[in-house]
Amino acid sequence: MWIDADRDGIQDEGEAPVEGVEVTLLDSDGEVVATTVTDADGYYVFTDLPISTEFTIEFPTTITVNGETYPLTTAGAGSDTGLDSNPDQNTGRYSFTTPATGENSGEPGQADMPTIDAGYTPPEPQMPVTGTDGALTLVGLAAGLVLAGMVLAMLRRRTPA
Ligand SMILES: [Ca+2]
Ligand SMILES: [Ca+2]
Repeated sequence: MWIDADRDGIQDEGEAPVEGVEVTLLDSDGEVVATTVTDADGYYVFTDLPISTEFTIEFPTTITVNGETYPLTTAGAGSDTGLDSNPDQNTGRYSFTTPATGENSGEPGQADMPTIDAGYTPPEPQMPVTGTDGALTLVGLAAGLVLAGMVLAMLRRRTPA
């Protein structure tokens, strides 16, 4: 699990792992099978799963970092499944079927399905007022002045000489 600082949906060099986030494993009936929490390296693992069985992993749809809400990043970005984020941004869920064979190792780097991961993006920065925004505001203001001028002109015409 990691912070997708540049919001490209890909785990890039230098993007920080996320520790202490709960990950839930559900069976095909939606029942909770197990929960775990990511470690300091953003790593989590579920072991002793039956082979060739459908499961769903549920990640939080948002996490809180320094008091700010970080939503899930785009799923399935790029071409490397080892570097993309898997869960649906709206549900936090990703379904898969366990392989027919495996090592059942809980060691980092030795998992049978090592590519199911989740990235979270920092909130969009508050954009400063740009030239475009300023121009739009000026146009709006100018239109308002024209309208005010028309109203004044009408009032003048109605004023008796
Ligand atoms: Ca990234
Ligand atoms: Ca992935």
